[in-house]
Amino acid sequence: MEHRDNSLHADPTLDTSPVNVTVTGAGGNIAYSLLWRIAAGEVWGPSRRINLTLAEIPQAVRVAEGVAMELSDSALPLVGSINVTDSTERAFEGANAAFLVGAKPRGKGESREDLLAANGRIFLEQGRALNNSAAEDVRVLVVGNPANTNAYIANKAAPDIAPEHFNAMMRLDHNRAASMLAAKLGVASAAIEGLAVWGNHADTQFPDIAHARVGTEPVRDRLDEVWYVDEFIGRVARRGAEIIDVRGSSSAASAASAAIDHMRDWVRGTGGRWVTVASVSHGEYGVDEGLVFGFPAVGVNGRFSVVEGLELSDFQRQRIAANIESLRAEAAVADRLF
Ligand code: NAX
Repeated sequence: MEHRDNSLHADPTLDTSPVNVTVTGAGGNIAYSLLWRIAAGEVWGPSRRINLTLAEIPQAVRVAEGVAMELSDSALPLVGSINVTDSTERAFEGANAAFLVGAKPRGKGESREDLLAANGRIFLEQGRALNNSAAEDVRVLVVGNPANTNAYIANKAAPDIAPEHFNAMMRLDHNRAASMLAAKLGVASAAIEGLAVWGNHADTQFPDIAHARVGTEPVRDRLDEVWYVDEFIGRVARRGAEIIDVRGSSSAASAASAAIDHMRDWVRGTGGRWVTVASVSHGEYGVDEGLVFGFPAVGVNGRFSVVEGLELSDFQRQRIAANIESLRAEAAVADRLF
């Protein structure tokens, strides 16, 4: 298959051109935190100008206009331009980065399959528009749920853009896992290395500590196996529901923070640290090619690479297999859109 020249910038610090960034769902909760952090230079650094495009559906475009007014009122020094659009076709013209946050929430009595079909159409259209008009080096991060399968659809709908340009966000799951482990061990979350959350951003997700360590000490040596298997894994997966229960609405600032972490590490690298990236599978660890799957990854030279060659126990294999199953089932529904 022919792809565009997909040259991702190897050293973003040498690049002084403005960055065109599109955020969909710009009138929503996550965007309200995310936009300011992008505009503050947290991804591309303090010397790159940012041109923002705020994309919304027609019913909510007025809200996005209000957000644009507030961005303008913030007099942020890096912001070059702010555009608001309700046109999917125009939203991604020249985009170097796209945060696909906007999605339809699950309605009353709606099944996961109905949700997939409704959102699938959104991501099909957005994938096509990205294919037609995004910049060659575009990085697409899908946040809107079901994030992995939405990214699967967008990638499939954009045959001229290489799959390496499409990720789904599982960094929030990763950050939640790192923070819970850190609290349990009495260390800073940054001290936890070698952690990954495999699979789907759903109940089946598998936060894996097999290679996690603090310094040179394996985390497993300091943890009770029963706590890890029976409490920790499920608590990470259910953390979103726990936040809704306590806060009264879904994770927004922490999701925006994770989106910033993900894009920053994609652009600037991770210095050898593992992070969790849901990327388009090339068959790594037996995951079907094309599925968008959470893997341990490192960021180098403007790209993420899956950490390969890890020995897996039967326990790990079973957990990974459950995620392959769930994503296969979602992909089967998504494939009906094409
Ligand atoms: P909100 O409902 O506050 O905002 C979503 C916005 O998207 C709305 O303003 C809506 O009008 C807009 N929208 C819908 N379809 C659109 C389209 N085709 N083009 C442009 N805009 C569109 O939700 P928010 O709290 O911001 O969450 C957004 C999405 O993130 C949801 O799908 C949510 O489930 C998902 N999340 C994903 C997470 C992850 O870890 N991957 C964690 C946080 C969050 O739950």
